[in-house]
Amino acid sequence: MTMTSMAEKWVDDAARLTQPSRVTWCDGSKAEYDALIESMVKDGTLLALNPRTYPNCYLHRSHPQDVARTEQLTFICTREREDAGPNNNWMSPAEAKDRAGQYFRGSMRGRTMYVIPYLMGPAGSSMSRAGVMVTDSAYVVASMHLMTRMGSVAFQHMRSADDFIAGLHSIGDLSPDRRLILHFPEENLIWSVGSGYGGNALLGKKCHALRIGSAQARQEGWLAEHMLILGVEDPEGHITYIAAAMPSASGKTNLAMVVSSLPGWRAWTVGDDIAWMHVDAQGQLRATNPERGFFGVAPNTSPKTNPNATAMVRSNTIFTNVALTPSSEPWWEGLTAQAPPGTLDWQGRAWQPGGAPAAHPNSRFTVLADQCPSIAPNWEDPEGVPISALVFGSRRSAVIPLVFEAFDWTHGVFLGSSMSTETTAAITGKVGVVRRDPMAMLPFCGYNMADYFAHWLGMPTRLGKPPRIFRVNWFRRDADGKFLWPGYGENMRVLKWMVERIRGTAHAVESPVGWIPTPSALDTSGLELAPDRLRDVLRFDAGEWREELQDLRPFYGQFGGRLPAVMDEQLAQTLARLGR
Ligand code: OXD
Ligand code: MN
Repeated sequence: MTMTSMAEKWVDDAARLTQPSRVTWCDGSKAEYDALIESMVKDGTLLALNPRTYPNCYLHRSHPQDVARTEQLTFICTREREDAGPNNNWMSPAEAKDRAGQYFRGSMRGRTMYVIPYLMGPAGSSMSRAGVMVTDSAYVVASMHLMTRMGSVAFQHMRSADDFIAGLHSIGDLSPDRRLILHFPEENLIWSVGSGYGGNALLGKKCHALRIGSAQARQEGWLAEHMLILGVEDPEGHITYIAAAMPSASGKTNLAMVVSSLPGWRAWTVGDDIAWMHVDAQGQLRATNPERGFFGVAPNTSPKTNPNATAMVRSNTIFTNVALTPSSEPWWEGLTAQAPPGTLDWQGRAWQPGGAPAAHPNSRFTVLADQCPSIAPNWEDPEGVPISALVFGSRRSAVIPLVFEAFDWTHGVFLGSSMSTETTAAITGKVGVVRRDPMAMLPFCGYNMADYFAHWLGMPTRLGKPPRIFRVNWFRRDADGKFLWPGYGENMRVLKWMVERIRGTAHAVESPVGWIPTPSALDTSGLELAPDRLRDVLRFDAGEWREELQDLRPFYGQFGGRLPAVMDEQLAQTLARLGR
C-alpha cells in the first residue's frame, strides 16, 4: 500500500464511524487558511478584530466548559496497565474504543470532516515526524495551520506507508460528560472527542509531540520534552543553547523570548513549549522544535513582561477567550493597567472592573513562530541546535532557590524527578495546589514514568559530554507574599550565570542539593535589589528541604520495583547530606 492509500483507508474508516456529510483534504495553503477564516467569520465562530491595529487577527470564544486541558479525562491506553504507569490515567484499548466509539458514532453528521496531513518538526529533518488528523472543527484546522507544517510535506517525510500518527478528533457535543482524550502508543493512534480546546484538540501538540512522542522517543533513543529552546548570545556573539522544562503557564513563553536587561546579552527563540532532542554522531545533544507556531497564555503578557510576544500578536493571530475592547482590540489582565470602559469579557458579556477577570485566565494567542522578533535565524535547522544546558523550573513560593546546579547528570535527573509546582489555570481544577510534576512532564509522559527516569539515566552512555543541568524558580516570595526576584528580562542574569558555569568561570557554593551561586556570582549590575532580598532568593534551608522531600519516597514508591534503584539512592544520599 502507498503512503496515501494507507492514510486514505484510515480516513475512510474514520468517516464510516463519524458519518460526516463531506470529507475535505487540506493542503495547508494560505488560500485554504483564508477561506477557513472567512467562513468562520461568516458563521460567527470567529470575530474579526480591529483591521487597522490588529490586521488579520480574530477572536474565538470557546464553550465556557471547554477552556483548558482536562487531565482527568486524558488516558493512556496500553494493553498492560503497568506500561502507562501510576503517572497516567489508564484504560484498556478495547474499553477506550468502546466508550469513545459511542461518542464518535455519527458525531460528524451534517458536518465537514477535514483531513489534515501535518509534519511535526522542520522540513528536511530526520527528527521530524508526520501525522494525519481528521477533525470536524474549522477552528482546529486553522489553528493546525499555525501550529504545524501542513499538506504534502507530511507525506514526504514518512519513512514507510504506515509512518504516521493517526488522530481522530470530533468536538462531539462539547460536553465534559462525553469527553475523552485517548492515546494508543502501541497503535500510533490518538482519539479525542468532546473538546475543541488547544491541548485537547490540536492533536499535533500535547497528544502527538509529547505523549505519543515520548513513548516513541524512548523506543528510538531520543527525548521528547516539555521544554522551550533558546540561544543565549554573549557580548562577543557566542551563542549557548539551553532547553528548559517548566509546567504549563509558568513562564516558558516569556523565557523563550526574553529581552535581556543586561547590555550586550540577548536571547534567540527556537521554541517555547516542546523540544525533540537526539544525540548526533559526535555525541552532542541537539534539539528541534516540532511546532511551527506558539499557543501561548495571554494573561500577564505585556510590553513589560514579554515585548516580543506583544509585538508578534499584532497581526495574523487567533485569540481565544480574551476580552474585547470597544475598539475591537483584544485585552487581557496585565496587558495594560486597566481595560477601557465598555470592554466585554471572554464570554462577550459587559464587564465591570473589580469583578471576575475579563479574559479567561487560560486565554491564548495562536501565531506563527516566524512572527516573533527574537526568532532564531536557525530555528528550523534540520539538524537542530546543540544543547549545552537543561533547566528544570517550577512555580514555588517557598523553599526552592532562584537557581542552582546539579552535581552531575544523574543528580540532575534526580532534581528533575523531584520537581514540584503550584498548579495553574492551564488545566481544569484548583489553581495553586502544590503537586509533584517531574520534569514538568506529569501530564505529558505517555508511558510509565519509572521507565522515563531510566531512559533519562541511560542517556550519558551516548552523550560525549552531557549538558549541565540546572534548577530554577522565579516565583519565590517574601513573608508579605511579594516576589523576591523581579523576573522577566532580569532572568538573563541567571542565564548568564549558567553560561559562565558551563565555561567554568562562575562561582558557586556547594549545598546538599547542588551548587548555588554566591550573591556576587550573579551579575546584578544596574539591578535595584536589596542585598537581603538577593540573599533570600538564593537561600537554602536544610530543614525546609527535609520537609520538601518527605513525600518523595511515597511518590517514588508508587512505581514499585520498576523505579531505577539509582533514584532511591539519590534520595537517600540527599537526605544524608541534609542531616537529621
Ligand atoms: C500548553 C500547556 O498549552 O502546557 O502548552 O498546557
Ligand atoms: Mn505546555
